[in-house]
Amino acid sequence: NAIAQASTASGAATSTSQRILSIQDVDNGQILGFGADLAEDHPGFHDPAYKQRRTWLAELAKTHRIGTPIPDVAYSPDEVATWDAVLEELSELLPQHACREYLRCLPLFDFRKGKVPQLEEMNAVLRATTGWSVRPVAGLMHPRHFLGGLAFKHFHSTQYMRHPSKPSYTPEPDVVHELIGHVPLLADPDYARLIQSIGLASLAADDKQIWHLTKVYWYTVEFGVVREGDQVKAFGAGILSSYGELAHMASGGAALERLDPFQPQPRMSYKDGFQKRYFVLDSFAEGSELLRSYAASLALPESLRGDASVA
Ligand code: NLE
Ligand code: FE2
Repeated sequence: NAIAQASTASGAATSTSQRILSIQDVDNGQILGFGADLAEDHPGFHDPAYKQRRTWLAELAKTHRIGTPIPDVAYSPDEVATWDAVLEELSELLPQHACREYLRCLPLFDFRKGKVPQLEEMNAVLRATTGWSVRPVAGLMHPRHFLGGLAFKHFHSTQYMRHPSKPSYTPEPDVVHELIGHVPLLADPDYARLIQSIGLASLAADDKQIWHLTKVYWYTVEFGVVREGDQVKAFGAGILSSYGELAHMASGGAALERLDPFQPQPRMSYKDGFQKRYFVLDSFAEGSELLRSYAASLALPESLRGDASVA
């Protein structure tokens, strides 16, 4: 995925007045970060070939129109080698530390060494399970648009590969993160309901609430964990797609807290490395009820918000 962080929205004119009423209103061309312009501290900053590749893929993503096939990307041998390295590392930790819904869905997808899967292949499986689709994007979208896509069962996915110098962790979303982290769970009905409920809430949200929802998204879809008996398992894509983050979670390296979408959420960070805390759901079913009740509270007129008899 690609979702922007608060206050990077400088100059981004999207506001409440531009309501998203259908997937056609979702603009994947307005990129707020993690596109082809790499920051100085990015591992690929001094790698011109990598930068050129990022530019090419960013332009390709911008040309995609809803309803048209997604062109395949011809991944280079180096990119395939990075995919292979991550897959090998992750296959050690995922069976023990990923949630059961994820492990149930994973075999539906043809993830193997030697070939980076294409978005259209993912869509064939998703169409036959929950009706979701993935759609290419160049980098970080405006959150109103990214979250709006979720309401219409569209998940915007980057297609570039992480820099080969650091396969076990990248701060930004890349094709490994999207495919291994996000896509499998989109085939699970309870999870699909949970993530869509965040999208639905965004349709009624004002700009301030959009930033709040971005954090709720971050602490569930990206870095959420869920109870399984007396254990805690990963369902957040940012954990599932990173060997480093998964090992950090498995070692109990972060605090665990209960998620309450009605409360202010902590600041999110792409830059500080592994998360210092993870938010826990009792189950996906409980999580989507919780998020749906939050969504319903947004749809109420201001004067009625917080009135328990109405909500
Ligand atoms: N840290 C994750 C990874 O290395 O796959 C990506 C997180 C994107 C929000
Ligand atoms: Fe993501």
